[in-house]
Amino acid sequence: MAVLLPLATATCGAESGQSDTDAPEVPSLRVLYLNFGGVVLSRAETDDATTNLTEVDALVGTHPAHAGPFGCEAVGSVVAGHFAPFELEIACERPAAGPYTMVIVSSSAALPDGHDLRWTAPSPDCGNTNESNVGLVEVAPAASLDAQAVAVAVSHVAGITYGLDEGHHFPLDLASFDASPDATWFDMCFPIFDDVSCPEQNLANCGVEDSQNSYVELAAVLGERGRDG
Ligand SMILES: [Ca+2]
Repeated sequence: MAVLLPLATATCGAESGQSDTDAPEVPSLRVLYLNFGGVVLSRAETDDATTNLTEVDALVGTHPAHAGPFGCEAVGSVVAGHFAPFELEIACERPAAGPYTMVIVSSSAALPDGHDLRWTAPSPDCGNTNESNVGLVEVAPAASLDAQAVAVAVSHVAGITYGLDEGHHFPLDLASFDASPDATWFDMCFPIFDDVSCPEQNLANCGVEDSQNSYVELAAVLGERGRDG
């Protein structure tokens, strides 16, 4: 049974009386699947979360299950809050059908000394041309991070898979991971402090290639939930 975290309101409508053998449909809501259970990724030309394929060499191989004191529900509820303005559903179990984006949260003993957390993502997916990207957040077994700090990294990785530049000014993207619980994406243009991967969308939204409006970009690719009901 899939565990889907509710967002602002219930989104499940009654199914029509079709047979259950219809061809799979693209879901009306995009799905971000948080994999806490461990997975083995194989190399491919392009990411395919549904078949555990990654386009990133560093992600090839075995990623153990997350073994921390909190699980997907705790992290996922924070991630759901980050993405609350958008038409995105957070799933803690793998959806029966794709497409979906997968962010793996794994306990890793391979982090450099002194590092509690490391994230890895494919190159920014400008315009979200791939609906099935794969990203990774590794947590050191002895780390004392809480679910909120892990959620910040998950949302950062997810944002990149939806086309945000890596060096975006996500308010949660502070080195301290000291984010407020109700943090979300700014609807403002901020300078990108790293290499620019998606200059066209930055130019369209901000008038310059090296500034980014994360909120507008996410709204464009995910859809925005209705305001004021
Ligand atoms: Ca994508």
